[in-house]
Amino acid sequence: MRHAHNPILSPEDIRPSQETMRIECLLNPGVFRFDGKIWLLLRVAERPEQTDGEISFPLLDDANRVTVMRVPSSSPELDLSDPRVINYKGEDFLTTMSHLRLVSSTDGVRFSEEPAYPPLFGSDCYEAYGIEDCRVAQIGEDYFLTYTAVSANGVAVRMRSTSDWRHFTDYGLVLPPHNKDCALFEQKIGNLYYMLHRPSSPEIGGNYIWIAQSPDLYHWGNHKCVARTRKGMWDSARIGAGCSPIPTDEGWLMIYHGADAANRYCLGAMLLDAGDPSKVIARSEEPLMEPSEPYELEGFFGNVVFTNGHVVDGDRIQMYYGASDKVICRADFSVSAILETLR
Ligand code: MAN
Repeated sequence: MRHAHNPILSPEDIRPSQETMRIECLLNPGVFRFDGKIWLLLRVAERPEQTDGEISFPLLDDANRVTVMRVPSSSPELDLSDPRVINYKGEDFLTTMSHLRLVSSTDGVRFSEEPAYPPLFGSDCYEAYGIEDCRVAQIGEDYFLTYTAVSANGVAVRMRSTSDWRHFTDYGLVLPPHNKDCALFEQKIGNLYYMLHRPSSPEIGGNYIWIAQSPDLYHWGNHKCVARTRKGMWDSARIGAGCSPIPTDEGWLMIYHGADAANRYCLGAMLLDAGDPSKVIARSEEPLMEPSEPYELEGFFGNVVFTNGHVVDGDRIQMYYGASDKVICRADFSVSAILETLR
Protein backbone atom coordinates (compact mmCIF):
# COMPACT_ATOMS: atom_id res chain seq x y z
CA MET A 1 0.00 0.00 0.00
CA ARG A 2 1.30 3.44 -0.96
CA HIS A 3 1.91 5.86 1.87
CA ALA A 4 -0.63 8.69 2.21
CA HIS A 5 2.19 11.26 2.38
CA ASN A 6 3.81 10.27 -0.92
CA PRO A 7 6.06 11.58 -2.25
CA ILE A 8 7.96 11.70 1.04
CA LEU A 9 11.04 13.45 -0.41
CA SER A 10 11.45 15.73 -3.42
CA PRO A 11 14.50 17.52 -4.88
CA GLU A 12 13.62 20.79 -3.10
CA ASP A 13 13.86 19.03 0.30
CA ILE A 14 17.61 18.46 -0.08
CA ARG A 15 20.49 20.94 -0.37
CA PRO A 16 22.65 20.77 -3.51
CA SER A 17 26.22 19.58 -2.93
CA GLN A 18 27.53 22.96 -4.13
CA GLU A 19 26.03 26.33 -4.94
CA THR A 20 26.44 26.07 -8.69
CA MET A 21 24.50 22.81 -8.84
CA ARG A 22 20.81 22.16 -8.97
CA ILE A 23 19.22 18.91 -7.81
CA GLU A 24 17.29 17.52 -10.74
CA CYS A 25 16.16 14.21 -9.25
CA LEU A 26 16.11 12.14 -6.09
CA LEU A 27 16.15 8.46 -6.89
CA ASN A 28 16.24 4.89 -5.69
CA PRO A 29 17.49 4.87 -2.08
CA GLY A 30 19.27 2.11 -0.22
CA VAL A 31 17.54 1.53 3.15
CA PHE A 32 18.88 0.33 6.50
CA ARG A 33 18.49 0.53 10.27
CA PHE A 34 21.26 2.19 12.27
CA ASP A 35 21.44 3.92 15.64
CA GLY A 36 17.75 3.25 16.37
CA LYS A 37 16.58 5.01 13.21
CA ILE A 38 15.65 4.24 9.61
CA TRP A 39 18.06 5.62 7.07
CA LEU A 40 17.88 6.21 3.36
CA LEU A 41 20.97 6.44 1.21
CA LEU A 42 19.51 8.66 -1.49
CA ARG A 43 20.76 8.92 -5.02
CA VAL A 44 20.97 12.67 -5.62
CA ALA A 45 21.30 13.61 -9.30
CA GLU A 46 22.59 17.10 -10.00
CA ARG A 47 23.42 19.28 -12.94
CA PRO A 48 24.58 22.87 -13.36
CA GLU A 49 21.98 25.59 -13.90
CA GLN A 50 21.36 25.55 -17.65
CA THR A 51 22.05 28.69 -19.64
CA ASP A 52 20.70 29.71 -23.06
CA GLY A 53 22.45 28.30 -26.07
CA GLU A 54 24.33 25.51 -24.36
CA ILE A 55 23.85 22.17 -22.67
CA SER A 56 26.09 21.67 -19.66
CA PHE A 57 26.67 18.56 -17.58
CA PRO A 58 29.04 17.60 -14.75
CA LEU A 59 31.69 14.94 -14.55
CA LEU A 60 34.86 14.29 -12.56
CA ASP A 61 38.22 15.23 -14.08
CA ASP A 62 41.43 13.22 -13.72
CA ALA A 63 42.11 14.83 -10.35
CA ASN A 64 38.61 13.88 -9.17
CA ARG A 65 37.27 17.45 -9.24
CA VAL A 66 33.79 18.23 -10.55
CA THR A 67 34.10 19.90 -13.93
CA VAL A 68 31.37 21.09 -16.24
CA MET A 69 31.27 20.15 -19.92
CA ARG A 70 29.53 22.61 -22.25
CA VAL A 71 28.11 21.79 -25.65
CA PRO A 72 26.32 24.23 -27.99
CA SER A 73 22.64 23.23 -27.92
CA SER A 74 22.35 23.89 -31.66
CA SER A 75 25.00 21.29 -32.51
CA PRO A 76 23.79 18.73 -35.08
CA GLU A 77 26.02 16.21 -33.32
CA LEU A 78 23.93 16.40 -30.14
CA ASP A 79 21.23 13.82 -29.40
CA LEU A 80 19.01 14.55 -26.36
CA SER A 81 16.19 12.12 -27.12
CA ASP A 82 16.66 10.30 -23.78
CA PRO A 83 16.45 12.81 -20.87
CA ARG A 84 19.00 10.73 -18.93
CA VAL A 85 21.68 10.71 -21.58
CA ILE A 86 23.61 13.27 -23.64
CA ASN A 87 24.96 11.79 -26.82
CA TYR A 88 27.54 14.13 -28.32
CA LYS A 89 29.66 13.21 -31.33
CA GLY A 90 28.64 9.59 -30.83
CA GLU A 91 29.77 9.44 -27.20
CA ASP A 92 27.34 8.96 -24.29
CA PHE A 93 27.43 11.16 -21.18
CA LEU A 94 24.86 11.52 -18.40
CA THR A 95 22.77 14.69 -18.10
CA THR A 96 23.19 14.55 -14.32
CA MET A 97 25.88 13.29 -11.98
CA SER A 98 24.73 11.31 -8.96
CA HIS A 99 26.15 11.05 -5.47
CA LEU A 100 24.73 9.33 -2.38
CA ARG A 101 23.27 11.24 0.58
CA LEU A 102 22.26 9.99 4.03
CA VAL A 103 18.95 11.01 5.59
CA SER A 104 17.37 9.51 8.71
CA SER A 105 13.98 9.26 10.38
CA THR A 106 12.37 7.96 13.53
CA ASP A 107 8.91 7.48 11.97
CA GLY A 108 9.90 6.22 8.53
CA VAL A 109 8.12 9.12 6.81
CA ARG A 110 9.79 12.40 7.78
CA PHE A 111 13.45 12.21 6.83
CA SER A 112 16.10 14.83 7.42
CA GLU A 113 19.74 15.25 6.50
CA GLU A 114 22.41 14.20 8.95
CA PRO A 115 25.28 16.72 8.68
CA ALA A 116 27.54 14.51 10.80
CA TYR A 117 27.43 11.82 8.15
CA PRO A 118 29.17 12.87 4.94
CA PRO A 119 27.72 12.26 1.47
CA LEU A 120 29.44 9.71 -0.74
CA PHE A 121 30.82 10.93 -4.06
CA GLY A 122 32.48 9.26 -6.99
CA SER A 123 36.07 8.62 -5.99
CA ASP A 124 38.06 7.84 -9.12
CA CYS A 125 38.04 7.34 -12.90
CA TYR A 126 35.57 4.45 -12.63
CA GLU A 127 33.04 6.79 -11.03
CA ALA A 128 33.62 9.92 -13.14
CA TYR A 129 29.95 10.11 -14.24
CA GLY A 130 28.65 9.38 -10.74
CA ILE A 131 27.51 6.65 -8.38
CA GLU A 132 23.93 5.38 -8.34
CA ASP A 133 21.24 3.11 -6.94
CA CYS A 134 23.05 1.80 -3.86
CA ARG A 135 21.84 -1.34 -2.13
CA VAL A 136 22.73 -1.66 1.56
CA ALA A 137 23.11 -5.12 3.10
CA GLN A 138 23.87 -5.72 6.76
CA ILE A 139 26.14 -8.68 7.35
CA GLY A 140 27.02 -9.05 11.02
CA GLU A 141 28.00 -5.61 12.34
CA ASP A 142 28.99 -4.29 8.93
CA TYR A 143 27.02 -2.61 6.18
CA PHE A 144 27.91 -3.42 2.59
CA LEU A 145 27.12 -0.90 -0.12
CA THR A 146 26.80 -2.20 -3.68
CA TYR A 147 26.19 0.51 -6.23
CA THR A 148 26.48 1.41 -9.89
CA ALA A 149 29.75 3.14 -10.80
CA VAL A 150 29.44 5.02 -14.10
CA SER A 151 32.24 6.36 -16.28
CA ALA A 152 33.51 6.36 -19.85
CA ASN A 153 34.83 2.88 -18.99
CA GLY A 154 31.28 1.64 -18.64
CA VAL A 155 28.63 0.86 -16.05
CA ALA A 156 29.95 -1.42 -13.30
CA VAL A 157 29.29 -2.60 -9.74
CA ARG A 158 31.44 -1.27 -6.91
CA MET A 159 31.37 -2.16 -3.24
CA ARG A 160 32.25 -0.27 -0.06
CA SER A 161 31.69 -1.36 3.53
CA THR A 162 31.29 0.53 6.79
CA SER A 163 30.33 -0.05 10.40
CA ASP A 164 29.84 3.60 11.43
CA TRP A 165 28.81 5.40 8.17
CA ARG A 166 31.80 7.74 8.53
CA HIS A 167 34.67 5.49 7.54
CA PHE A 168 34.48 3.24 4.51
CA THR A 169 36.49 0.35 3.09
CA ASP A 170 36.66 0.23 -0.70
CA TYR A 171 36.38 -3.22 -2.31
CA GLY A 172 36.84 -1.76 -5.79
CA LEU A 173 34.82 -2.94 -8.77
CA VAL A 174 33.43 -6.31 -7.80
CA LEU A 175 31.80 -6.73 -11.23
CA PRO A 176 33.10 -5.12 -14.46
CA PRO A 177 30.86 -3.48 -17.12
CA HIS A 178 28.15 -3.78 -18.13
CA ASN A 179 26.57 -4.67 -14.80
CA LYS A 180 24.27 -3.09 -12.19
CA ASP A 181 21.46 -3.96 -9.73
CA CYS A 182 23.72 -5.89 -7.35
CA ALA A 183 22.06 -7.11 -4.14
CA LEU A 184 23.92 -9.12 -1.50
CA PHE A 185 22.24 -11.80 0.59
CA GLU A 186 22.56 -10.84 4.27
CA GLN A 187 23.28 -14.42 5.39
CA LYS A 188 25.69 -17.03 4.13
CA ILE A 189 24.20 -20.11 2.47
CA GLY A 190 26.36 -23.07 3.33
CA ASN A 191 29.78 -21.47 3.66
CA LEU A 192 29.37 -18.91 0.94
CA TYR A 193 28.19 -15.37 0.40
CA TYR A 194 25.79 -14.73 -2.48
CA MET A 195 24.90 -11.76 -4.66
CA LEU A 196 22.30 -11.15 -7.33
CA HIS A 197 23.47 -9.01 -10.22
CA ARG A 198 22.42 -7.88 -13.68
CA PRO A 199 24.91 -8.10 -16.52
CA SER A 200 23.75 -6.95 -19.96
CA SER A 201 24.54 -8.96 -23.04
CA PRO A 202 23.07 -7.00 -25.95
CA GLU A 203 23.83 -9.23 -28.95
CA ILE A 204 22.87 -12.69 -27.72
CA GLY A 205 21.03 -12.81 -24.41
CA GLY A 206 19.67 -9.71 -22.68
CA ASN A 207 19.28 -7.94 -19.35
CA TYR A 208 18.80 -10.88 -17.00
CA ILE A 209 19.19 -11.49 -13.26
CA TRP A 210 22.26 -13.55 -12.37
CA ILE A 211 23.70 -14.92 -9.15
CA ALA A 212 27.31 -15.35 -7.97
CA GLN A 213 28.97 -16.75 -4.86
CA SER A 214 32.05 -15.83 -2.87
CA PRO A 215 34.09 -17.21 0.04
CA ASP A 216 35.24 -13.74 1.22
CA LEU A 217 33.09 -11.00 -0.46
CA TYR A 218 36.11 -10.02 -2.65
CA HIS A 219 36.21 -12.91 -5.11
CA TRP A 220 33.00 -13.71 -6.95
CA GLY A 221 32.44 -16.72 -9.20
CA ASN A 222 30.20 -19.62 -10.21
CA HIS A 223 27.89 -17.18 -12.01
CA LYS A 224 24.49 -18.54 -13.00
CA CYS A 225 21.53 -17.02 -14.77
CA VAL A 226 18.56 -16.95 -12.40
CA ALA A 227 15.80 -15.38 -14.49
CA ARG A 228 15.29 -13.89 -17.93
CA THR A 229 12.92 -11.29 -19.33
CA ARG A 230 9.55 -12.56 -20.59
CA LYS A 231 8.28 -11.73 -24.08
CA GLY A 232 5.00 -9.84 -24.23
CA MET A 233 4.89 -9.28 -20.47
CA TRP A 234 5.51 -6.30 -18.18
CA ASP A 235 9.13 -7.45 -17.66
CA SER A 236 9.97 -8.09 -21.32
CA ALA A 237 13.02 -5.80 -21.76
CA ARG A 238 15.01 -5.58 -18.51
CA ILE A 239 14.86 -7.08 -15.06
CA GLY A 240 17.01 -6.42 -11.99
CA ALA A 241 17.03 -7.35 -8.30
CA GLY A 242 15.77 -4.89 -5.70
CA CYS A 243 17.75 -5.32 -2.49
CA SER A 244 18.71 -8.20 -0.18
CA PRO A 245 16.28 -11.10 -0.55
CA ILE A 246 14.06 -11.72 2.49
CA PRO A 247 14.37 -15.12 4.20
CA THR A 248 10.94 -16.80 4.59
CA ASP A 249 9.79 -20.34 5.45
CA GLU A 250 9.19 -20.92 1.73
CA GLY A 251 12.49 -19.60 0.42
CA TRP A 252 14.09 -16.24 -0.38
CA LEU A 253 11.59 -13.57 -1.34
CA MET A 254 13.06 -11.05 -3.76
CA ILE A 255 11.38 -7.92 -5.08
CA TYR A 256 12.61 -6.95 -8.53
CA HIS A 257 11.98 -4.37 -11.21
CA GLY A 258 10.95 -5.18 -14.73
CA ALA A 259 10.73 -2.84 -17.70
CA ASP A 260 9.07 -3.36 -21.05
CA ALA A 261 10.14 -2.06 -24.47
CA ALA A 262 8.40 1.27 -23.75
CA ASN A 263 10.60 1.73 -20.63
CA ARG A 264 7.69 1.32 -18.24
CA TYR A 265 9.14 0.12 -14.93
CA CYS A 266 7.02 -2.08 -12.62
CA LEU A 267 7.81 -4.19 -9.54
CA GLY A 268 7.29 -7.91 -9.11
CA ALA A 269 8.49 -10.72 -6.86
CA MET A 270 10.39 -13.97 -7.15
CA LEU A 271 10.70 -16.80 -4.68
CA LEU A 272 14.14 -18.44 -4.72
CA ASP A 273 15.06 -21.83 -3.30
CA ALA A 274 16.32 -21.56 0.30
CA GLY A 275 19.33 -23.83 -0.22
CA ASP A 276 20.07 -22.99 -3.85
CA PRO A 277 18.93 -19.44 -4.63
CA SER A 278 19.83 -19.83 -8.32
CA LYS A 279 16.53 -21.78 -8.60
CA VAL A 280 13.32 -19.81 -9.06
CA ILE A 281 10.34 -21.46 -7.36
CA ALA A 282 7.78 -18.84 -8.36
CA ARG A 283 7.52 -15.45 -10.06
CA SER A 284 4.85 -12.76 -10.34
CA GLU A 285 2.69 -13.03 -13.44
CA GLU A 286 1.23 -9.58 -12.83
CA PRO A 287 3.20 -6.69 -11.32
CA LEU A 288 2.98 -6.18 -7.55
CA MET A 289 3.09 -2.48 -8.30
CA GLU A 290 2.87 -0.45 -11.49
CA PRO A 291 3.09 3.30 -12.15
CA SER A 292 -0.37 4.74 -11.58
CA GLU A 293 -0.14 7.83 -9.36
CA PRO A 294 0.59 11.23 -10.97
CA TYR A 295 4.09 11.32 -9.38
CA GLU A 296 4.81 7.87 -10.86
CA LEU A 297 3.53 8.72 -14.32
CA GLU A 298 5.36 12.00 -14.79
CA GLY A 299 8.72 13.25 -13.60
CA PHE A 300 12.25 13.30 -14.95
CA PHE A 301 11.73 9.95 -16.66
CA GLY A 302 8.06 9.04 -16.40
CA ASN A 303 6.23 5.77 -15.93
CA VAL A 304 8.75 4.41 -13.42
CA VAL A 305 8.51 2.71 -10.03
CA PHE A 306 11.93 1.40 -9.02
CA THR A 307 13.11 0.05 -5.68
CA ASN A 308 16.43 -0.97 -4.21
CA GLY A 309 15.66 -0.72 -0.52
CA HIS A 310 13.36 -1.83 2.24
CA VAL A 311 13.33 -2.79 5.90
CA VAL A 312 11.40 -5.80 7.12
CA ASP A 313 9.61 -6.09 10.44
CA GLY A 314 7.94 -9.48 10.88
CA ASP A 315 5.41 -9.75 8.07
CA ARG A 316 5.72 -6.09 7.03
CA ILE A 317 7.96 -4.84 4.25
CA GLN A 318 8.48 -1.09 4.49
CA MET A 319 9.64 -0.34 0.98
CA TYR A 320 11.08 2.90 -0.38
CA TYR A 321 11.08 3.56 -4.09
CA GLY A 322 11.93 6.11 -6.71
CA ALA A 323 8.97 7.41 -8.72
CA SER A 324 9.53 8.71 -12.26
CA ASP A 325 13.25 9.20 -11.50
CA LYS A 326 12.28 12.32 -9.56
CA VAL A 327 10.88 11.78 -6.06
CA ILE A 328 11.11 9.26 -3.21
CA CYS A 329 8.03 7.37 -2.04
CA ARG A 330 7.11 4.66 0.41
CA ALA A 331 4.84 1.64 0.04
CA ASP A 332 4.24 -1.16 2.53
CA PHE A 333 3.66 -4.80 1.67
CA SER A 334 2.92 -7.97 3.59
CA VAL A 335 5.35 -10.85 3.11
CA SER A 336 2.57 -13.44 3.42
CA ALA A 337 0.33 -11.55 0.97
CA ILE A 338 3.12 -11.48 -1.63
CA LEU A 339 3.79 -15.21 -1.07
CA GLU A 340 0.07 -15.80 -1.61
CA THR A 341 0.25 -14.12 -5.05
CA LEU A 342 3.11 -16.46 -5.95
CA ARG A 343 1.19 -19.70 -5.20
C1 MAN B 1 20.37 4.46 -17.44
C2 MAN B 1 19.47 5.09 -16.37
C3 MAN B 1 20.14 6.30 -15.77
C4 MAN B 1 21.53 5.96 -15.30
C5 MAN B 1 22.35 5.28 -16.41
C6 MAN B 1 23.70 4.79 -15.93
O1 MAN B 1 20.47 5.33 -18.51
O2 MAN B 1 19.21 4.15 -15.36
O3 MAN B 1 19.39 6.79 -14.67
O4 MAN B 1 22.17 7.13 -14.88
O5 MAN B 1 21.64 4.18 -16.91
O6 MAN B 1 23.55 3.83 -14.93
